[in-house]
Amino acid sequence: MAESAKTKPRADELAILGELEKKVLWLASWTIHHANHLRENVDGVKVGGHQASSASLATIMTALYFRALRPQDRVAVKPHASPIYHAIQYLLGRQSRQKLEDFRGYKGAQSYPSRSKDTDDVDFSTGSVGLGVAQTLFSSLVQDYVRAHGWGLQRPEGRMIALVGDAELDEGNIFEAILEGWKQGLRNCWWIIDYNRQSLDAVIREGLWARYEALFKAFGWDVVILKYGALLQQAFREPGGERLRQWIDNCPNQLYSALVFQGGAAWRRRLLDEIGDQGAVTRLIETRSDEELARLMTNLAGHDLPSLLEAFAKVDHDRPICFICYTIKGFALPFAGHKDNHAGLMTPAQAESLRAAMNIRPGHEWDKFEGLTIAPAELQRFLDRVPFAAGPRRQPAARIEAPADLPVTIQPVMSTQAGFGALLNELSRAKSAIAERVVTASPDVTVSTNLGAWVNRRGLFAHEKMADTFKSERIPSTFNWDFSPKGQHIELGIAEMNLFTLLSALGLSHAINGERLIPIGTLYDPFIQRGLDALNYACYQEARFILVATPSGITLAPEGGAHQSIATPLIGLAQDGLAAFEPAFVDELAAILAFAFDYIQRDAEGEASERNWLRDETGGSVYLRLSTRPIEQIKRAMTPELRQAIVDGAYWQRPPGPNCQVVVAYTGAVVPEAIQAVGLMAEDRRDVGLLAVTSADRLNAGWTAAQRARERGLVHARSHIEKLMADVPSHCGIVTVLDGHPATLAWLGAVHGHRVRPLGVEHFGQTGSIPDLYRHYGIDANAIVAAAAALTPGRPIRHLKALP
Ligand SMILES: Cc1ncc(C[n+]2csc(CCOP(=O)(O)OP(=O)(O)O)c2C)c(N)n1
Ligand SMILES: [Mg+2]
Repeated sequence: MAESAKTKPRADELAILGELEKKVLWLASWTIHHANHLRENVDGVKVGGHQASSASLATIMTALYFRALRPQDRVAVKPHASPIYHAIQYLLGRQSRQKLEDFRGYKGAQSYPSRSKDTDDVDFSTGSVGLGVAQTLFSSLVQDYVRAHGWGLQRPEGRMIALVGDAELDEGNIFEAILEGWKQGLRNCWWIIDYNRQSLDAVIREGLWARYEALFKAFGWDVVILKYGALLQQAFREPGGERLRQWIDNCPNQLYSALVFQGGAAWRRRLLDEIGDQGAVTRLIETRSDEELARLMTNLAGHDLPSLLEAFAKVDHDRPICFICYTIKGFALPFAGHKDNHAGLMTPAQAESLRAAMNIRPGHEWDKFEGLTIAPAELQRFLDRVPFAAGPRRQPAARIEAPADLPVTIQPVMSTQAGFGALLNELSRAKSAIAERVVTASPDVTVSTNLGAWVNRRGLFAHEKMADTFKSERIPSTFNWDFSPKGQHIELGIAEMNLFTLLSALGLSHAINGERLIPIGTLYDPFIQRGLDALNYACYQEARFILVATPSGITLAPEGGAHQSIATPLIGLAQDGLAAFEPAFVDELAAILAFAFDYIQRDAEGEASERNWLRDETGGSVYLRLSTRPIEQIKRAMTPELRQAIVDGAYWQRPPGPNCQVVVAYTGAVVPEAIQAVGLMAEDRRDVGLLAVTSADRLNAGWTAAQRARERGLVHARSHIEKLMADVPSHCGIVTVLDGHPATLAWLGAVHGHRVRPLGVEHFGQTGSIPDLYRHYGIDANAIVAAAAALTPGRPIRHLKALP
């Protein structure tokens, strides 16, 4: 069947596709109309954006899904074409009528195609424009990575395809991706631009296509411009046709759109006015009725099935291709071409006339073959043999066994970042399945995030072997920068958006390629914010990866200002699908990393565990916030209990006694200050407790879930933090401290109603030494003592110095 897509469609096949195109447009339009006007509980919020945008892509998507796509291809659909996607899946028997009826409603088909929320096998979640587009590029790269390592060769290579809005191309992340794709030897990637020359607000600039063409060509892409449909091409061959072509070619986008909206009579007036006295072309215009003239003048290639089918079928190579398809926003709908049509919805009267045009009887709106002229059995036969729909889209992939324990030699004084480097160094020597499947990536901070030793041993990935010239020239260098198809590190340019999009693609390899990878991406913690939306979408589409962000906070003291991250612990706390950890010691990091190798592979549906009330079986991605600050390590044996507590998010370094007056709860690199403060207070406050918080995120999630469970009647539900804090006397005060925003831990007081003084960083840092800055921002030992003194009554604490 896949072969047949290479050939020109037969007339009967073309006729069927024409019928399906109409049907897809109708179903999508009716879905939107139903959601906005007809469904019960329509709450008065009518949100458009879908109707006109969907119509723009109806033909292209018909050509793709019903003929050009093969089972191994994967598609990112422009967000507002979601109704078209769902309509197509409905016709293919992969989407329910109920979900269409509930479009945008509770548990209905999603407004924007969603891998995780929709049930009809969306390949990539889109919605935030630009991200899905770049994701296809990186998915091609990941497919190449997998195959170069000798995996998944039994499956044919897929194409990664994006349906791109023309205004979507304003998003910078797309261009960052194009540049990276060029560096990495991109293949098997198609971007199909829906060139309707309209954005949300307006008609776009003239001549953008020429900029796109030059740009894509500059980065090694083929560019295929699909401008005129068969009718227009035919007319151009008639006497006077060349004149007509010149007129259209020169017609400004605004005028063209306005005439599309106004229809046949307006076309006639305008054309006759401007070129009507020029002989043959007048005849060409006058032999057509208004309706025929409108059909001719709007016959752009993006709405012309034969042109699209031929263009797609003709591709016989794996070079990346940008198709620029001329389309009309709102094609075949009453507001076609109108510059304000983005939120355009059909009025009930307009919906009725569309119904009439489509021959749909009232009450039969959802019938698959209603109003079509070809026999239902024949249409069904065709649908049953559509190549795209052959087989499941999501591949099964075995889990890679993760070791319970990761070997590492812990130096007496060591930073978590150095610990990470040492752990990966050990891993690089291992012959384990996990070590084979780990793929690291970094946006030009490979060495400075301590991946150097790993890369030295495992090499960099590239299609072709490329030796490190410094090595062959015998120039001493710490790092061996050899590229090969077997390399396990993907070196990216600096663009952080690309790192997250790549992690998203690597993290879906199990589902897309049927081959599981263990992706680890490293970057400086503050630059998470640079790629945050891509990170958000990676999590949203359930990609699985480990993000190692280092260095972090004002602990990066001399770097100063905005190089020091403040808000990232809150991102870790709030980001769905991402378990955030900030260990202080290297043995903690080793336990967390071992857990992460397993956690990112889990995908069981299920309830939260009764032990910690975390949905651990569901799994997710992992974020490790690390530091370059060397910390004196604790010599201790890693017991199963301690390991579990570290992973659950906290443990008592020094348990509070029965008369405890103060608890210091710390996270991360400020541990020396927390320990010192506890020491300073020991003489003047009784039974001071020291709580090590390795994951505020998981503590918080478990706490919330346990409370909800109790509200549902599970009275014995207790989260990890509730159990830890159960014996802290109620008069006790808690001082929390971390090198990050204080709100991260401030909620600890709400667990059992203790008073809290949260310490942390709220303002942009500045350059200085760690002691300078910790003192300045109030997270040093003295500030902790001062906070404890103010919070808890008792005699003055002797070692307290005046605060600056
Ligand atoms: C990152 C982001 N910014 C803004 C939006 C809101 N938005 C949705 S569609 C759109 C423009 C659509 O233009 P185009 O991509 O040309 O698609 P068309 O409407 O022509 O179908 C905008 C600004 C968004 N979805 N994502
Ligand atoms: Mg557009």
